Amino acid sequence: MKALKVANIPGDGIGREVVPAAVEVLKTISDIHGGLKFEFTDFPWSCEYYLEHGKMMADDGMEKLKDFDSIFLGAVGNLQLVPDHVSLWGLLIKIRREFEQQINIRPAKVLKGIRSPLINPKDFDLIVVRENSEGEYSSVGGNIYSGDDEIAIQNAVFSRKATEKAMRYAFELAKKRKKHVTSATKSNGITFSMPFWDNVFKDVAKDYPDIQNDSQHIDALSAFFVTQPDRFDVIVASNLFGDILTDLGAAIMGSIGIAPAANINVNGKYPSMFEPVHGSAPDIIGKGIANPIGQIWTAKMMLDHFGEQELGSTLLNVIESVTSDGFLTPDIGGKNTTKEVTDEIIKRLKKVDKKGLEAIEVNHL
Ligand code: GGG
Repeated sequence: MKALKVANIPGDGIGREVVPAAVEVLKTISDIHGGLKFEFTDFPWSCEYYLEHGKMMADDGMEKLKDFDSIFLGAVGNLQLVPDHVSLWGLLIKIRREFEQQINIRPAKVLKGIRSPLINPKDFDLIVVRENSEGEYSSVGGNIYSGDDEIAIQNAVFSRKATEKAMRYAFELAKKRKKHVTSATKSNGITFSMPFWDNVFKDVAKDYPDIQNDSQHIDALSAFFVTQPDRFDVIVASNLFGDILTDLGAAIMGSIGIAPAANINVNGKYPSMFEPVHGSAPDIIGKGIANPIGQIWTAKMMLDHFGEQELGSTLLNVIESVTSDGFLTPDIGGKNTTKEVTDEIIKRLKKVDKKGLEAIEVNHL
């Protein structure tokens, strides 16, 4: 029996609605599988916790999290209570940084039954590997003077080690996919970091002669996401470019509510963290209509990470069978609630017997 210890941090807003939904799904999967058990522990760290305690997580929070196999997070942010830079750097980004989760992976693909806003999305299926520890999000800089003379300085830090790590991760991933890596650059405008990024990319690419590669400036690459997303397989991007590109990836899928993500610790020293791309969505909190698919697809990425790819594929197939049969929350044009979509996924999962991990039939629209 494989027992996996998972730290749940639902966080803020709809995180508290979609994490319990995905946990129910994971419990169902564990029942089906028999040999896989999850031990969930909930942590209340959030903006409300900040109001009570003056901090986003307990002082020994990182020490506690260290012993888990993974962290399953919902969303962090409640601007009414705490400025975003305080809440994010006190919880989400703190965990990413201190647990050396240097790689952020975010897939985007056409899901059956979910209409892309693109007229001709074809059958795109891409994955963005985002450098997750430095780049434009390096906390290096400062403010001087005030009034008309005020100056803000923000430095971007690009190290060969972290850049190379993200690129190698992308090439390794491409080996198992369509064998193509695209580098997101802007070396025609950013004069130090991006030519460096290009050079590292060329060096790393030499070690992968069987993988095709190209470099695209981020502006053109963004346009291609809209006009020809099917031309991409794996894209490697800096922290900021990757962040922006993956919101666009979510948008062309049909909703940010369905987009999953994983923050991967590659050195094995700390747990990885799984969280959907979306935030706390204050406009729909408490209405029961948050899309659970982003969090449930994120659970699929966690299963993959634990070496349970077959179960992960089954879960994604079940998700697609549910969306293709029209069980949709309002963000993707439906009328169903979080609970109805989740219950339907659970109902169909229960029909998959222990041996029946083969693909569930999906109705193509
Ligand atoms: N799961 C991603 C996440 O929580 N990101 C932080 C974020 O976007 N916060 C702002 C918000 O929730 O409105």
